[in-house]
Amino acid sequence: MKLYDYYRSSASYRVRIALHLKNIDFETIPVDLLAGDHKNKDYKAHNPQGLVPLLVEGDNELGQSLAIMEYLDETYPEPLLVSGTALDKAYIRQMALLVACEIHPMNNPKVWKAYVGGKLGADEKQMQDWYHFWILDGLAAYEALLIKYQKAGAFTCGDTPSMADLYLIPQLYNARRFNVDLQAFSKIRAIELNAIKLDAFQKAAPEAQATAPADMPAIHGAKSPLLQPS
Ligand SMILES: N[C@@H](CCC(=O)N[C@@H](CS)C(=O)NCC(=O)O)C(=O)O
Repeated sequence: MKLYDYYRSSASYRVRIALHLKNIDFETIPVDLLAGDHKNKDYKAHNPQGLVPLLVEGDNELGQSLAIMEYLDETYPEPLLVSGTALDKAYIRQMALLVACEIHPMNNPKVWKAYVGGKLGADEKQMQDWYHFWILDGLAAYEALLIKYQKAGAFTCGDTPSMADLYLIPQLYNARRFNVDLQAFSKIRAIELNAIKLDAFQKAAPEAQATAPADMPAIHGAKSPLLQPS
């Protein structure tokens, strides 16, 4: 298996966690978003959407992290990322989609940097407000839903990671990278800590990728301040 990805892309981070949780061997093909490699003709021949991640298995190429995860669950079911009762599964998808559809697209480089900053001419402060607003808005709902459904244990649904956590944790990485204050979200922060202690999450962290610069800030990797004794 091959994964086109970018070390700091949160959508790529989601799929890396899934692959590591399922112990699937994969090779990474880095696509440098900063250099604009995702917009090249060559990459667009693989993914006409010009987004990472993209999973390749034999002759088959698959984009969109949610589609990739559902595919992996069907072909490599151990452990399942979406499991339990029909209601549990709907809850897991609800939480994953909250991040995938309501938070992440608003802060994607093509929306936030290229359109809000570039085309609409927002200044740095306005851009930061935009970025923080969508994360805080979405995470407040995520925290409220954790309380409403009472399905969380160590993770969003019970005591093992599900697809919802694979969306939540990379989104928290982005939040911390851009200094969003997560103090109000105690349940979310507890899940984050449980997740980043796991090997699969550690291996998938942006800081652990071969292309990550040595001096990048430690957020979720082995040197995360969250993992240091207080
Ligand atoms: N819904 C897509 C989102 C993929 C996505 O937006 N990837 C970002 C990186 S996290 C990207 O390639 N952005 C390129 C851009 O915005 O120009 C998924 O879940 O795979």
